[in-house]
Amino acid sequence: EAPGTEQELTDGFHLVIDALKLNGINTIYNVPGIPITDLGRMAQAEGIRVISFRHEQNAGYAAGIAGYLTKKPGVCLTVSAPGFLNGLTALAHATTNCYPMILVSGSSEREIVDLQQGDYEEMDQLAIAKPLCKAAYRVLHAQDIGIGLARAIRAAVSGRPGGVYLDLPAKLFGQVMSADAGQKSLVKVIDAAPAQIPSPASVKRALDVLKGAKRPLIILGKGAAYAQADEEIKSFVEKSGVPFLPMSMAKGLLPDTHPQCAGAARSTVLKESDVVMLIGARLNWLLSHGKGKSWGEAPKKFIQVDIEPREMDSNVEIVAPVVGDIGSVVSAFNQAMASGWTAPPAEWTKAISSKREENVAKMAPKLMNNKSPMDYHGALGVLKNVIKEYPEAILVNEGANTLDLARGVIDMYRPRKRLDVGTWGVMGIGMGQAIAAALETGHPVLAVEGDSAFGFSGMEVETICRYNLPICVVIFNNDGIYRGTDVNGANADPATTVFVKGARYDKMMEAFGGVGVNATSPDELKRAVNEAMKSGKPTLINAVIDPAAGSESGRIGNLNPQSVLQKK
Ligand code: OXT
Ligand code: ADP
Ligand code: MG
Repeated sequence: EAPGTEQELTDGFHLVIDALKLNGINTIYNVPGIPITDLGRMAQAEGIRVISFRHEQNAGYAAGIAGYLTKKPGVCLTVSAPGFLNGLTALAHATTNCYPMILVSGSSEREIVDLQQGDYEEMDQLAIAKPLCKAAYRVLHAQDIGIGLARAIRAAVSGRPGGVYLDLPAKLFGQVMSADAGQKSLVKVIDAAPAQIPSPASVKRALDVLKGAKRPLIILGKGAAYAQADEEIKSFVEKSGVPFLPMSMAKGLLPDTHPQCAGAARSTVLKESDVVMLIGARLNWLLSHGKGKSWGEAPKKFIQVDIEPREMDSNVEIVAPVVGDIGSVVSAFNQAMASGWTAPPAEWTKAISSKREENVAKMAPKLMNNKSPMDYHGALGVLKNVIKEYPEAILVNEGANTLDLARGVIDMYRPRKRLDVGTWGVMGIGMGQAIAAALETGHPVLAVEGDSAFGFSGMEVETICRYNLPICVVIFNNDGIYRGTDVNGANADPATTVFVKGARYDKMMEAFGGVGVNATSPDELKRAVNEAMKSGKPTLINAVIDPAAGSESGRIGNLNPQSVLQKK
């Protein structure tokens, strides 16, 4: 190597790393291999945190949730074709959930791919990614890396956030250019997600409709949590006096124990409200599309606050659309309300409080159930207290019964502390989201996982041990999907929904040097989780749940199509 060349030349590898650093991206979630192994090594050498996973989908879920938690795009780095495809599910998931994420994939040479000559891991990745993400770009020349990354960042975080694909062909990394020109080619993205100020007319219209309500309701969605306008939202809700219903990942934006929280009176408020203000929540399947039985008979008016204009009227008429970023919109509401506001009729708020108290009282004795094997409520009663004691801890949650019951039982107290399956109800987010949550926030993580759900990303317990993360995984082991009791009457094969009975998932954690515990009673579970929260050591608790305790598909069994010919 000639003396001095290092100062004078740069290459694709270094430009990618410099461009990331210039834009404050300091973590990459990846799985190494051709052609990006050295990129990971060099990034690590340059001070970027490079977290290596066992499967790209988990690295992708980590990147997506990192984006949600930080409002900066989470970056996932994969190899070509199969690695890219493994990461693509997570990219589509990020887009669906409005998480800013960039999937950076190495790819094969254009000349060979385009003539379909059978390159190593040949695939037209850009074309495949395009329909599954918000934007997709390819960089062919080293001098365009800065612009390419700038476009990717802007596309991921501006407007409605989402997933962006960035295709970097192998040849790009080795391309050399003058270090000086390289430096100048980089772009620091200014004001990547500019404030989107709502029109004053839309603000007035919305507040007029809300003011006219007899039975108003505010629904907070994960967009409101993402916005990080926590104080403004709290003031608005409190000033308005309107009951609020948090969607699952908006739990904790205001505490679930807040006197205005209607989480425990969900069906009542949906049915009986006359005006509903949606803040960062879509009227998709999770809200029964804003119509039908769960919304009751009485006519309803919808106000919707969203950054995406095309979300308005997607399912029902929105009488007061407010397009803007939630921080700006809610502060405009607060300003307009400063001159005076009348709380909703006490009849309404009292009816909700009493419904809520009734439901809470109905649930309370179930949470004390001390039997062994445990049922869901007995085990969740323990975990509810853990989060109460450690409100800064992050709860990751997936499964069917494990998800639906934990959502109802475990109160959240702080914003962005509950990370779950999101809009698609996808299994497999568990370990990726847990790892990113621990790394990005520095807080302990409690991952409450169905045994099936855990299986989708279970190998990442090695990753958790390798990086020595403060993650406590609790597996609700009921021997299967929904229940462990199904029997196949036709032949010797096990039923399609059951797993090996009495499996010991705790031993997986022990295999990598973490703490494994088998818990067969609420007392044992309590001891083990408290120990894990105190020690911060990677821990996996196999919580033995009665195989008969769950129900088909948890709380969404109604979505299963029925055969008239075959009885269950
Ligand atoms: O008002 P009412 O009376 O109605 O009462 C409500 C509240 O008011 C009340 N409540 C309370 N009461 C008292 N106290 C408190 N604190 C309280 N809070 C609330 O409780 C009720 C219910 O309230 P909730 O929960 O708010 O309301 P509800 O009606 O449930 O809300 C409706 C929804 C739709 C918003 C809600 O249900 C929801 O968010 N659902 C999400 C469901 C979801 O996404 N599920 C995951 C997918 S299921 C299925 O697809 C599975 N698969 C297939 C598969 C998937 N998903 N992905 C991939 C990649 N491949 C395959 C699989 C394989 S699940 C699954 C594995 C399952 O097995 P596991 O072993 O993992 O799990 P187990 O089931 O445990 O075995
Ligand atoms: P949930 O599942 O909690 O109901 P959704 O994912 O359906 O929430 O909805 C989130 C909504 O929030 C999306 O429509 C998205 O456009 C919107 N959103 C995301 N970030 C912002 C923001 N900063 N300002 C306004 N709206 C936002
Ligand atoms: Mg299960």
